[in-house]
Amino acid sequence: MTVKTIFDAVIVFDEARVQAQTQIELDAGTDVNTILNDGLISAMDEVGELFSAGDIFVPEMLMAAEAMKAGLKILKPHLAEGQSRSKGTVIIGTVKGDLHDIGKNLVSMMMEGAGFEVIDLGVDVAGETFVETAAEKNAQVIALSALLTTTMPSMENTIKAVKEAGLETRIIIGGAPVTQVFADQIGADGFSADAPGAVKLVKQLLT
Ligand code: B1M
Repeated sequence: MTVKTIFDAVIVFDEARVQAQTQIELDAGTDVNTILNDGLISAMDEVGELFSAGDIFVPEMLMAAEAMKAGLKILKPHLAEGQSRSKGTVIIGTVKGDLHDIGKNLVSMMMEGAGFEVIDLGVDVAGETFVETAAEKNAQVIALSALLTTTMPSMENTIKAVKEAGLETRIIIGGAPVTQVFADQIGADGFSADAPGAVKLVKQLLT
């Protein structure tokens, strides 16, 4: 793995090294998706496994997350597709009760790169906030992220709130525990397992 130094730096929470190595790999011409998937994302998977095994705890997960974010910051301009602006407005957020934001930020960056106007509501976002913002901004799509099985019901509650408000905004969902079956069950308009897939999905929904 050419990006093992990045992987290793995330695992030891070395933000500065993640940043420096990410830049070195980019300068060396390493594919941006290889850096993202084999360096940064797979390191976070390893961190999750260490957490499940009781080898690390929440503070360490948080430090790893900060290290990953440092790498994403360097990658951000390279994740953009360089398209023209304003293909539509997407409201994005992590649902109520959930504080995980790395995957959501990645989806947000790629949507922006693909030319959508993205309004990022952050984490722990109540259904009513999605409804109010979508109505106010006349958004075409609401994109919901959840990383915890315990916060998946917040997605269903948000979809209900959007429908009760009579909005026609399309809703897509994603995040590690989310599946197409769950998306169908709760009446979402689409599901994607990853950030590039979420961009494709929104493009499909809006054509
Ligand atoms: Co938490 N955490 N965490 N955590 N954390 C997980 C999710 C967990 C799987 C770890 C584990 O046990 N192995 C586990 C969930 C178990 C479950 O629900 N079944 C867990 C737990 C238990 C918890 C706490 C409850 C721990 C505790 O307090 N005892 C707590 C909950 C806090 C809360 O939210 N209320 C907690 C806290 C935290 C930190 C704050 C310390 C930190 C988050 C920091 C941050 O985000 N700013 C953290 C982290 C870092 C993780 C892991 C290690 C990494 C998550 C991550 O960023 N991955 C995670 C283990 C893991 O996922 N392997 C874990 C990288 C990121 C790029 O992937 O977000 O999956 P991901 O995004 C992917 C796809 O899912 C998709 O695209 C991305 C790839 O392209 N995607 C979408 C995401 N959103 C999308 C939306 C879309 C489409 C695709 O359309 C809208």
